[in-house]
Amino acid sequence: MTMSSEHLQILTDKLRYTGKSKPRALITGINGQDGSYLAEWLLHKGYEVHGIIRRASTNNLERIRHILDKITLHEGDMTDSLFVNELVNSVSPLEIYNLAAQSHVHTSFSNPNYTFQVNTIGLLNILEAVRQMDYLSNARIYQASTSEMFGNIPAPQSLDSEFIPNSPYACSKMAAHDLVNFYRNAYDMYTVSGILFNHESPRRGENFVTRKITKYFGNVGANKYSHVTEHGRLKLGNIQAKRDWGFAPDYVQVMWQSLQDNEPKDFVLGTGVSISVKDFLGEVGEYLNLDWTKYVDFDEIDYVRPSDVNELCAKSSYKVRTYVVDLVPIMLDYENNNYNGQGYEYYMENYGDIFAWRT
Ligand code: NDP
Ligand code: GDR
Repeated sequence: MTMSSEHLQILTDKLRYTGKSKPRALITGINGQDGSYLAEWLLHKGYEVHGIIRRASTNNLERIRHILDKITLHEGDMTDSLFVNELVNSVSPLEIYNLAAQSHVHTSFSNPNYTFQVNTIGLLNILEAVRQMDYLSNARIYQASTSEMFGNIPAPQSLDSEFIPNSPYACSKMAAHDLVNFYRNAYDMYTVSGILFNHESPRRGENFVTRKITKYFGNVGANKYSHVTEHGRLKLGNIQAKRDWGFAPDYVQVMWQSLQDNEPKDFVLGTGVSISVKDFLGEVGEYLNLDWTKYVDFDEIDYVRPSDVNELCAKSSYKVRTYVVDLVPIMLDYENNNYNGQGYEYYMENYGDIFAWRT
């Protein structure tokens, strides 16, 4: 859309951070694991933070309930182009972090169409909203890309590696990654694709493998399952798969950093250490001083994917501070205290002001 130069100036002034007003950011997926940490980080940096959430019939604000009075939430869905267009225009953010996704790889095999709608078309809706308005030309866009795009390319994977996506999820993120590069090259937009390896925390969704394991063994450690019945055993799929697991708060800081450069550039982020799910179980067993093999069953039907990625390990563009050996105690301590309903309070007390104790 073209507008008069006077109108354009007014709107550009509205967007520019002068030091007197706060820079404004929009986070899609703000109530997800990464969105919640990123919101904390941006508040810590002095931003006015806006976020998109979906209407839900149950409480979906648990991860951000401690900052609800400091952020502005907008209800809508990434697949609704009218909503996204109107919101981007009315908020007029300087920075947009597109974290919303159907982010579960296994689910993408049974819901490939929906996965593309959210992960690819959702991003396209943002890119088009920004492209069509001259006064948004200052806006910078971060796209949450993934190491899954490398598929079974031999580890370690870097920006120089080939992409051979191996799931509908990975294909949808690959298409989004291509859009990021296309809009940057064709329209000179500031768009960044951050290719992040797995990162976890006590706020990780409960059906991702690290959280599933630490939640289960946290309860075992707290003697909740003193008599493990058949029903109470932990069912897992491919435990030979190797992943590069880091700590989510480290990663959101780099997302922000990547939008502060003079020029937009893609990057790869991981710890550079890769261990198998089996070895992760070993770390858990060692920390809790128990034999994990007595509690775990293999469940091929429910948890093995039609195709899996064998090993992901980053040749990272940046350094992180927390490695998988530190992650296991952080996640287990949280779960250990969670069995009696005190986990959230415990977590906030010990790790709540996460950036204060890390910076
Ligand atoms: P989560 O699954 O925890 O969060 C996803 C967020 O997206 C939730 O807030 C969810 O809201 C929201 N969302 C899903 N569908 C829609 C929709 N149609 N409209 C609006 N919002 C929607 O993911 P993470 O925080 O772990 O990951 C953040 C991003 O980073 C994702 O894009 C993921 O694919 C990517 N990524 C993650 C990595 C990781 O290891 N964590 C590694 C590499 C990439 P709701 O609560 O309503 O479901
Ligand atoms: P991933 O994470 O697929 O790497 O995607 P997930 O924790 O789901 O799986 C990691 C590996 O563990 C194996 N596995 C199991 N996985 C789950 N979820 N449940 C099980 O019971 C189980 N047993 C074994 C899996 O087969 C896989 O090999 C995550 C998501 O956050 C993506 O959004 C993100 O892009 C990538 O990390 C990088």
